[in-house]
Amino acid sequence: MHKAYVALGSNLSSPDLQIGNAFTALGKLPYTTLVSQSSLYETAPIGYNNQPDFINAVAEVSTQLSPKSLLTALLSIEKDFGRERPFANAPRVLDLDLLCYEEVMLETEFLSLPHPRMHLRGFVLLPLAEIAPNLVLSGLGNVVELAEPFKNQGITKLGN
Ligand code: PH2
Ligand code: MG
Ligand code: MG
Repeated sequence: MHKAYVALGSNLSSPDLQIGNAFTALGKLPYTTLVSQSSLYETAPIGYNNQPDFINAVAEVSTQLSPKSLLTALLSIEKDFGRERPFANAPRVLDLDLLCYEEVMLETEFLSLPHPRMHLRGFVLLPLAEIAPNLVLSGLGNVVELAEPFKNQGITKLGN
């Protein structure tokens, strides 16, 4: 079994319900177990501002799927939830991003690991630091330290 972390985000159609249902869908993936889920975080949009606030969270999964198969499965869940992609950073019912998979480093057109922007995103780092405080991103440092500058920056921790 391989340990992987997945970022969840939604800002359309009752985002808190979408994220709750997405955790359930992750737990139902073949050859995969949902190991832990962070609290939900309400976060201001980054990148394209004129859209509703997001609910973000992070999940740890244990899987026998390859990184590529896991990402394909995540994209298929997004589709089941009605994800549309009208333009970059558009509002969405569900976004599932594969953050890291064991210590794997790779860069292809389809998938880069670790996720190339995860260390720049408070909406990823704060929930990740909650469930994996000892995780170290190779070359970048410990997630708790990386998350520190993003505290008090439009990110509010809600209940689970
Ligand atoms: N996702 C993006 C771009 N901006 N901002 C927030 N707050 N949360 C997100 O999940 C998010 C974003 C691209 O996927
Ligand atoms: Mg994303
Ligand atoms: Mg995505």
